[in-house]
Amino acid sequence: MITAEVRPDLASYYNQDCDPKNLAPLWEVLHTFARSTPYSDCQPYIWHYDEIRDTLLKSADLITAEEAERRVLILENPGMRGRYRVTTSLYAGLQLIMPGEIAPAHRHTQSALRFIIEGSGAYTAVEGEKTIMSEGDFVITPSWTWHDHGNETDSPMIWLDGLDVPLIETLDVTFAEQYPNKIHPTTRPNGDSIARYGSGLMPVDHQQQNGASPVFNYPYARTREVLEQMRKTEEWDLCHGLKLRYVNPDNGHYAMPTIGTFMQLLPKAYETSIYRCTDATVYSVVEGSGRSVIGGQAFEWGKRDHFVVPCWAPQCHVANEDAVLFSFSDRPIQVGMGIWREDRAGA
Ligand code: GTQ
Repeated sequence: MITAEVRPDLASYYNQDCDPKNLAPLWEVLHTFARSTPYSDCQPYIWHYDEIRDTLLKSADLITAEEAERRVLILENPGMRGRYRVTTSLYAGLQLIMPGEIAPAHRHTQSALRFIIEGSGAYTAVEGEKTIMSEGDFVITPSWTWHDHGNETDSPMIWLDGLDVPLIETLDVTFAEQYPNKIHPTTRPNGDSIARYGSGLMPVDHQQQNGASPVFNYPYARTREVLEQMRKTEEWDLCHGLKLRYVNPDNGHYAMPTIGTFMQLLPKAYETSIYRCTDATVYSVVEGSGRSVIGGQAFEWGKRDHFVVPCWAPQCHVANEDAVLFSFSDRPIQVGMGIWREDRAGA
């Protein structure tokens, strides 16, 4: 590699000829972006729920949901501290909403998912439709849709937020708006979207909107039933156990254009074969417990824990008891760009 270190005569060319004209020599940096395999600052990591739950609840003594707008502790990848991201392209946080609280209505270009971790009965309202949330439900607030959250129950509610914040920041396309009132008016009955679009049917003249699913809430009870149904035929995938992806009934793609979501079942004692893929993935443990080896590091996990698998890091999982894992990643973008890869060499 030719650099100014081995060719001091180049230094004055860089400093005097190139730099004042905002020019930079490619040959000094080509190796940093033409790599033979991916490099990432993202590290494998786990947040054990029993170690962070009290810290999250403590925030309710210090700030209200309304003051905070969203009372969330961000899951910051230790390799990227201060950059509010869990992987290079995605944000994750745990949101707490106490009884009687409202997280006021707003909209933004970032797409968001909610995955319900603890509690039930609070709602997310999306474009005038409320959806009541229970543990294990997967709820979306697509780009530029008005949304507010409220807890009309008498216990705290905690969910995982997944957003494409870092990705949208890279593209510079950040717009956000506050709704003039705390709550967006309700214009459709609860359960409207899943009734219309979530049963293999849709209104005949329905027009696809923004690439996101017209279904806002994919309830856990239904998802779990599908896994149980698939278990009957015992078609276990060596790398994944039984794995589903959430689908947009409009186009067969993922529920949102930038974030792919998945749910998988690993039966007791199942040990997956070594696998890797290019979409760094955040896992949320819904049921059971187990152990994963990610990029050579071992992690023990249980219900409500969250862990990260970086891009191209080898992963394998073993379940101590029947385990159910929710996960999300930027796979739809990578697939759309034709750059997504997986390596099932271990299978
Ligand atoms: O609930 O709308 O974790 O706007 C970060 C930004 C949640 C939300 C987050 C948000 C939200």
